[in-house]
Amino acid sequence: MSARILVVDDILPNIKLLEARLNSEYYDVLTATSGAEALEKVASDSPDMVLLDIMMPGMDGFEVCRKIKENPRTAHIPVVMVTALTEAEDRVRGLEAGADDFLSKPINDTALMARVRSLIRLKITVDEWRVRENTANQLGVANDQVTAMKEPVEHARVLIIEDQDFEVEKLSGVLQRDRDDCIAAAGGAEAMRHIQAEPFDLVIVSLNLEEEDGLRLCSHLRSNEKTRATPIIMIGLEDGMDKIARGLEMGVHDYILRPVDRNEFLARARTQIRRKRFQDRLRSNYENNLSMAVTDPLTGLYNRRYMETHLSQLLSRQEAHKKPLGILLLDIDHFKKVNDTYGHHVGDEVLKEFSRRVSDSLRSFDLVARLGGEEFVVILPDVTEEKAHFIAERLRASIAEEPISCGTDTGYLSITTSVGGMIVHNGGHSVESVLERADKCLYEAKENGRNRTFFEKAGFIHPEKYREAPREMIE
Ligand code: GH3
Ligand code: MG
Ligand code: MG
Repeated sequence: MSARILVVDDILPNIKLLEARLNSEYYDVLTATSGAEALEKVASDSPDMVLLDIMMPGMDGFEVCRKIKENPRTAHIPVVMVTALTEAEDRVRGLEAGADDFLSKPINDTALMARVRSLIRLKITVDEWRVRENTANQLGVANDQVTAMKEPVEHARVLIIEDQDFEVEKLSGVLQRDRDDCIAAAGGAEAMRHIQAEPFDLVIVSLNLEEEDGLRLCSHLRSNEKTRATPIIMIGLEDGMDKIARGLEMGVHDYILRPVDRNEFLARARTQIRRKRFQDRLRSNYENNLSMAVTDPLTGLYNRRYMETHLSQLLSRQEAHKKPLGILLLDIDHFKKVNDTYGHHVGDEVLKEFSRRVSDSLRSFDLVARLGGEEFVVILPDVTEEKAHFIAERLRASIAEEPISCGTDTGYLSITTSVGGMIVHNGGHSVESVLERADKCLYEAKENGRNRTFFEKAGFIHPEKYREAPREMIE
């Protein structure tokens, strides 16, 4: 897991020391000797992590950190503050500026490497969602750039796994300030019951449980489907540092040492809650964007772009599978008149009900998409000619035989649709040529009276045909 790390310190020997340690673990190291230079390199080289000295002349580390975390382009880069300051107050200040963690000078090697590895692993996950979000943006569904610092921290659901009552009271007392909903569990079994019931935004795990190994619990939480994405903060003792390092190694997000400083605990909890909510948001943005990019908002059917991609895959698979593929084009008859007579709103209602009926008449693995306007395409994988004829006729009849409920004076409107169909038997066809052939058939149906089904080769399909079909033919 190679990564680029920016080391910022105004004292050159300090830089050299960190550079040597990181180089020996095969990290690429960039350096900066002032806050201004640090911001430049963050912008130009997009490092995977920043190790940031606090005390520097001019712009200090707090300010540099705040600037990195305020900028949506750089906010995702983890920042670890390296400091000679040992006061909890300074750590809180740094966390509030958006720092992901602290290391005190002189730097403990185990703590440094565990931190670096865990933060870089975390960044890789976030980067993956950022890439997907960019793809979605390129598809034309942009959304506001968000940063984790802007996420709300209140009303989180927090699970505290700790068997000392006074510690539970202390921790939940602190989280009350954010009106978090705290639930305590004395051990793993009890914790799992709560987790099954409802997901948590954060889990706190004591590494000093009497009856259980807290680290084993962490490992279980990390691998459990339900809690894999939930941040964990370990609470441990200074002389249990190797245990803490092992925890970070397995992907636990953060830790705090006993005796727990209340403000530092709150700041660390907030950082994790924000990060969790930020990742949840990236994920749901992505899913929304994706569905917006492939579906038609009016009817909820797939759109043309999705259908073309899907059909092109089916057509190329055709060469190997050689199973006939049915393509139907549907176009509502005299639809312009519907709009002209009853208004666009009624037209929209008709389109929706039409789409619902078509979807309901198809098999689960068939696909229907709105090509645009009042034109639809239906793709029928693995059909015989006969079956395709039945399905096409059933679709046509499902529209013609029952008036559509909509906002006209009578509350109903009778409409019809014409259907053109063709079957692809072997490989080597393009999406365009297939749609063009189906369109020719649709034209035949329109020219010869509408409310008809016309297939390439077979010609007009007699309406009686689908009625005679045994049910299993069209299920
Ligand atoms: P034909 O039987 O030959 O298909 O006649 P038609 O009137 O259905 O065909 P034409 O292509 O002339 O008109 C299609 C109409 O569909 C024109 C347009 O106003 C309407 N239309 C396209 N998209 C929408 C939409 O999203 N909502 C509504 N209400 N109408 C739409
Ligand atoms: Mg039409
Ligand atoms: Mg049309």
